This record gives sequence, C-alpha cells and structure tokens, in this order.
Amino acid sequence: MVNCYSTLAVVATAFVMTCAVASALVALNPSVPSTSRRAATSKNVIYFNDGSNFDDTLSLMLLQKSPYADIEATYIAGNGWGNVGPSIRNFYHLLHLFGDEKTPVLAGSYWSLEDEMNAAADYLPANKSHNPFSSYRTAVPMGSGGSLYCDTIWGLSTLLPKGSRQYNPMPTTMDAFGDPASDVQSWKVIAAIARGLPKNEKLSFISTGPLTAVSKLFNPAIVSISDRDAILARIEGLYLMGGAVYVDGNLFSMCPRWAPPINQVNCEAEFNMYEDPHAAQWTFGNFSSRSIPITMVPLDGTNHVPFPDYLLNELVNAPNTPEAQFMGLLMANLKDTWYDPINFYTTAYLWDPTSIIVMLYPSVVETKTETGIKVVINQGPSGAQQGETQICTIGSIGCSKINVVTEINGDSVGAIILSLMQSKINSAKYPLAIYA
Ligand SMILES: [Ca+2]
Repeated sequence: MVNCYSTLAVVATAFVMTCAVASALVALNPSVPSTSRRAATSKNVIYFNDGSNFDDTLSLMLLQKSPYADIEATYIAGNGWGNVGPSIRNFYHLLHLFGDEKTPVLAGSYWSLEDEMNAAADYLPANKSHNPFSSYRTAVPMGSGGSLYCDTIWGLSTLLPKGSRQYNPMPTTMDAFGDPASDVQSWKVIAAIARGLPKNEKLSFISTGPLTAVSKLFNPAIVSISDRDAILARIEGLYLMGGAVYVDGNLFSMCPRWAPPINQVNCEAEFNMYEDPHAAQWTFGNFSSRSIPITMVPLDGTNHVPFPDYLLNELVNAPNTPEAQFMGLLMANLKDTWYDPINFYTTAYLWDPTSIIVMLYPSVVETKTETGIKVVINQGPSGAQQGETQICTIGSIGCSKINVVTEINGDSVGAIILSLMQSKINSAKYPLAIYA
C-alpha cells in the first residue's frame, strides 16, 4: 500500500504524480490480492472524466460496482466543470469507500488545446501568472453553485470515509486547478499500466469529459513514441459520452430557447465536444486512421435516458448499500439545486453513466451506426457551430469513422444502474461517515 499523505499547505503536482506512479506500480504487483469479483470478460478501463461532477462521480461508482470493469486509472481533466485538486481528493475518498487504495488518480490540464497553442510561451510550470482556466470553460456558466457543487460532490464529499491517500490543495493556489505539465506524468503511468497487462489483455478508454487528455496521447512532446505505441498496441477501443449528431446541442447559455435567434449563437454543440473541439477532432482522426474502434454516445442516445424517478426514490428511501445511499443523497441534492426542479425528470439525463452502461452492457443499445463524423473547428469559444459533431463522408479529409449510438433502451439502463448500486457484490467496505 502506498501512502500519499500531503501535510504541506502547498503541494507540488509532481508529488501527487510521484504517488500516482507508485500507486500504479502497486497495481501491477501480482502479490497484492484483489478483493473484487470480476467477470472473465471484464474490461481493463482507463476512465477519463472532468472531475467529481454528479454524473462523473456516479460513473466512477458504476465502474467500481460492475463485474465487467476493472478500473486501471482515472484521469481528471481540469478544463471542464470542476477543478482538478478537489476532484483528486474526492476520488481518493470515493475509491477508498470501496476499499480501493491503489487505483491511480491522474491529473490533466486546465487548458484546452487551443489555449495551449495560443500560449506556448506560457506553457511552463514555473510561470503560473496566467489565467488558470480554459477559455472554453470560462465561456459557459458554471451553474448557480459555481464549481463548488462539483468540487464538493454537492456537499457530500464530507460523508465519505477517509483512507490513507489524502490531497488537500489550498483553494487559492494553482494546486487546486491542476497543471498542463501533469499530463506528461499521467501518461507515463498509463504506459506503465499498458506494459504491465497480461499478454492477452486489452485496455479500454472511456471519456465522459472533454477529450483534451486523450488527445495528448498523439502529442510526442507529451507522450514518447515508444510509450504511445506500447499503449496503442493494447487499446481495445475508445468509448465516449459527447456530441449531438441528429439532435440539438445542450449549450444552454449559448442557445437560450427564450432568446431571439440573434442571441442563439450555438445551438449545435454538446458540452464535452465544445469544451475542447480541437482535442475532439484530433482524437477522432488519430484513432480512426489507426482503425481503433470509437463508440460515441451522443445526446441522440442519452436523450432516451432521462433520470428515472424510481431510481432516486428507491436509492433515497431504501438504500441497500452505502454507495446506494450516497448516490441517493447526491441525486436528491442535484434535483434540489436543478435549474428547474419541478421538471427535473424530463430535463435531467443520465448522460455520463449511460456511456458507461453502453460500454459494459451493450445489449441496451438499440441503434448503433457506423458514421462519418467531423468536429467543427471555428475561431475561439464564440465561433459559430464551434464543437458541433457533423456528418461527413467516410474517406473524405478530416472525416473520422465512428460507431454512433443514437437509440438506447432507457428503462434497461435505469434498471441496470439500480441493480448494480443495490447489489452487495463489489460493495463498499465502509459506511458513510455520519451513518452507523
Ligand atoms: Ca462529465
């Protein structure tokens, strides 16, 4: 077991990464017994997300619970809805809830690729005088609770039992935001994981945030060619929640339905694609050209999976496990703070968790079509249609071949999530902090 205590007020990201590397090596040590029950067909998963937002948190719990997933690492983007530092802390505690002290929690950049390209001279860890936020992230509102909701898991992180891994960044320092240079260290951990897998096993990538971190696999300044090839040799596929192919996007602040058309500047893009369109296009092109399968779960698919009322009611009123209790409380807090609580069940969707279920339980998919997709790259965050996922002809320049999931059995997704969370299999090892 690796203890990654941080008692200093200011903690260098490099220290966190040192712990992460050490944790990864423990994960590769066959003498460390596994306490979980996994199916023979379980996928080795690298989980890319944008921090401890409600649906990323729920997704991480589903990956812990399902016998069809074995989390090798979780990788937090800092350019989405939450900040990296608090999310590292929250995920340490969330993993500890399940007795998991070893899964590496990796950190990525707080910038989009475009920000990094525009500020190459500033791309030095020592120079931290710049705005520590992505211009795309800054262009969208964070909601009434700001990033605080995400950074505290809607105030519930205090309920999680605390394990040996701790990370307590000062909220006013750069440690709370992550650092572009941390991608270099994070990818070294993933390369070590890929090389350490048994010969016949593969690695699956799933992303429920911007594709910034994933895209860096194809940047030789971040990932060496030998590390890249070692990772690519093991990849089974890339799964992602993102995009809006035949339906409207969800940038509510850029396409307010009540506003005149002139103020509806971007009704086409979905958030995960919009927050880093360059990364999305770069990622799709590199995977597609190498014939590595990409499975996209866009809004077309998740529109079939609104939050079921029975899921919230049963998890709140009759939780069978600590994780069910936690998820129930999270969903209840989400509903209470939703912009339209009365219409919560018709305006909130199980966005990220649906992509997890699609990856692990593909029978929930009703329509999946091989489609040519390209991401609209326009000038800056206010560019028209910026981040839209458009249909194109496979084989044409800039067009990637993607398996697009447009129809999903929402009832089945809800039933699987409820069953997984209430199951004693792979359940929490500890109760929530304030409950007996
Ligand atoms: Ca997310």
